[in-house]
Amino acid sequence: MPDCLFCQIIAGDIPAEVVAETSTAFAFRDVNPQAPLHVLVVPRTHAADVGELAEVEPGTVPELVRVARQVATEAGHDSYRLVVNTGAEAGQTVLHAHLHVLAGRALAWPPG
Ligand code: DGP
Repeated sequence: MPDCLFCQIIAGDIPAEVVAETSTAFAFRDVNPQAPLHVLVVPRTHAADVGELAEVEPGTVPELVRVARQVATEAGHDSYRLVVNTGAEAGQTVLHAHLHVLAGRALAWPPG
């Protein structure tokens, strides 16, 4: 999707600090980190959100979770939070499916 920010990051057209890559998933640091570790794990295939990804490419959803765990554990974190904002009211601002991986500080519950 030429106008999609995360598609442009995956293509290397917009720079990002890449931390993991597989054939279907891509992980890079969030530009506005909310925790000492804040990584976005995204599918290479464009889908507007994780629910849509589950419909069009279901095998990639567990791969995103696997890569998220790998990123957290390689950074030394047993505890981490995965956040999936879906829709504007839930805080989604980029319409390309992504998991936020947050770790490295105590995280309050419930989230705001
Ligand atoms: P969300 O609000 O759940 O759609 O999360 C989108 C995230 O994307 C947000 O935490 C900030 C991040 N982000 C936005 N633009 C860029 C960018 O150009 N580079 C990187 N690395 N992250 C970005």
